[in-house]
Amino acid sequence: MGRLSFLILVLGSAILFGGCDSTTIYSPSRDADRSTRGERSGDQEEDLTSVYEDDLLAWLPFDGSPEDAAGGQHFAILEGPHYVPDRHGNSAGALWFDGVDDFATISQGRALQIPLPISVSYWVSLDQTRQTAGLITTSFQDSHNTGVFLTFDSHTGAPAVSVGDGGLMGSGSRKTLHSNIPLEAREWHHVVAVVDSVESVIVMTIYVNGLPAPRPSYSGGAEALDYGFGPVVLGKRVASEGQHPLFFAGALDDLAFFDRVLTPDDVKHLFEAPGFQR
Ligand SMILES: [Ca+2]
Repeated sequence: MGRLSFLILVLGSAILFGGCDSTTIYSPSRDADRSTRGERSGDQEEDLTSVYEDDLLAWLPFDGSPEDAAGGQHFAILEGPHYVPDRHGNSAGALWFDGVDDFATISQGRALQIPLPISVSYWVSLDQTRQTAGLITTSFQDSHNTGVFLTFDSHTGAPAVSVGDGGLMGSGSRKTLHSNIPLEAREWHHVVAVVDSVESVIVMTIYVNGLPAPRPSYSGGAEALDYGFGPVVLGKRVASEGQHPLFFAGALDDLAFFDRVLTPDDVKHLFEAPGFQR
């Protein structure tokens, strides 16, 4: 294929998948595309890893691969999910879970089970808002509330973040921050959850699409985090003791873990940065 016809193909794909704005196309392997992505035109991987350096524990862009772009240690081991178009229209740029039995684990998950604070950033598109499955849990167990887990309100799809203190499942062994921001189904949303411990009190913040939730609310009775011995799991969660896992139905992209409190400016940067852009 000649260079000109290749260029026409690329431009044609941009119009097909990305609308009329070619800056929405992300292609990590083609320098030619980088120059069209506006002022933040640096390489996507170099950008996040250089900005956050050692604070970035893991970053899974799911661009046709389960690799960890922040160093390679925490790749995803897929048990069913497959790649679907991302929010830019790239054909294999996000990971889709079928809501039936798909899930994934993350390798070397113990290294993500860190003392607080921890922040988690991700993009999500729910197939439907009425689902009770968890999307991310940093310690999956079927009987105890352990780790940090990211879920959605079972009716509105509003994102929530919880910590478990290691006790048997129930509201007394978790503390949950509900964003109370309903998510539309089949729309991409950026979510950041920040979990910290301040003078022995668990303090959490949820950002949706770059802004802190204005009216969040807490529930549950836990004030400590215990990771137990579960793996880091994406796409499924047991909601109450002795029940079968509930599976997430929707797409996940650009999942990143940080070992510090992300500031509002950090969140805005993640929301607007290449690879995190709507
Ligand atoms: Ca992606």
